[in-house]
Amino acid sequence: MRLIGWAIALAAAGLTPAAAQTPTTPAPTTAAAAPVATPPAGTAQDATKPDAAQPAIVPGSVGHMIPTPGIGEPDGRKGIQFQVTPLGERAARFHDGPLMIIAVLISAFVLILLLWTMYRYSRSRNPVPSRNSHNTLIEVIWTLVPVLILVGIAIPSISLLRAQYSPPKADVTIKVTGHQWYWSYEYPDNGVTFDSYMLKEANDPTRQANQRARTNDDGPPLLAVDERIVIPEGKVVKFLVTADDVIHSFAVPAFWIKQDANPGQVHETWVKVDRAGVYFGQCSELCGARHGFMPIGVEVVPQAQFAQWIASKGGHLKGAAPPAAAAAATAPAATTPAAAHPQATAATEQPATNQAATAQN
Ligand SMILES: [Cu+2]
Repeated sequence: MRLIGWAIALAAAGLTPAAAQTPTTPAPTTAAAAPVATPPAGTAQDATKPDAAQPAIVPGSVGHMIPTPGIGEPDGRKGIQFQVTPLGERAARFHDGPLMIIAVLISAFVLILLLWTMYRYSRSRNPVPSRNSHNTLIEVIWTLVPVLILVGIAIPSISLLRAQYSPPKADVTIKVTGHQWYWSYEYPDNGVTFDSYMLKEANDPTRQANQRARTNDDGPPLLAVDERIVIPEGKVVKFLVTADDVIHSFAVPAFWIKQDANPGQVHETWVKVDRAGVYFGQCSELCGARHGFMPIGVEVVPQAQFAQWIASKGGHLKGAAPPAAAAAATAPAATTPAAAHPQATAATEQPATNQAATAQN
């Protein structure tokens, strides 16, 4: 029995991202063959372009805001992350207050009752046991009290769930698609689409020569991404969540959202973030070998900077004419800079299925 327990524990450890990050077997052969050159700092992660052609990244600019330590990322403390949405604050208050108090009181009550029974009714102190089998009063009490406690918890819980599933009218809509193993984001009202990959460490042997390495300005290891979602502060943002291969889960702890991404289905979740900043999340569904390497980065900025970011991606504000159409009226040769995507990276680096990835690793 104990052996089985250990076997399960070891198998579970083998599945966790923490275990997966130890570099047991490095390197697709392509990366191993060519010496890994560190690209110039600040190059973007687009495999289709040489480093020199990529715009330099300015730390602190829109899309590259520097995260605040301890906000929107784990910092070693126990408990729930600092919440930045009204629903998150409400849920965290409910968890840390009434729920925690009730759980501690029940645990203490059961423990004391157990210890007292073991002491008072041991064979030496109570040689002749009671032969009672029923006591109507106590049976009614131990049925009614738990029911009342559960109803007391259910009323605020259901009200919270109802609020989570009653989204206000959205100011910005973002379609989120999970892939093995990266995310792609589309702003259908703004004409913006991009893929988002985890930034690898400078010494990671699987990092391709033209992929920029993570710096501390990007965020913590395993959470920093090359392209963040940028959303305006104080606005209702609707996420339409789906997947194109297996089940993923779109989760950002500081927003109190976790939504399964199922192939062939579109699920909806929403946030309203009143505090500008950078917030990180992760895929929270075991989706394959590189499940632990598809983080989510969200940057919340003032409305003016959001408009600036949308324009820098070749998009337009909701309801405005697309820049391509506007430009076509004056200069027919206009091109949109946001057209290129690092799909080539995905094709060469990411195996198509779980099985292939497991074999490769
Ligand atoms: Cu996933």
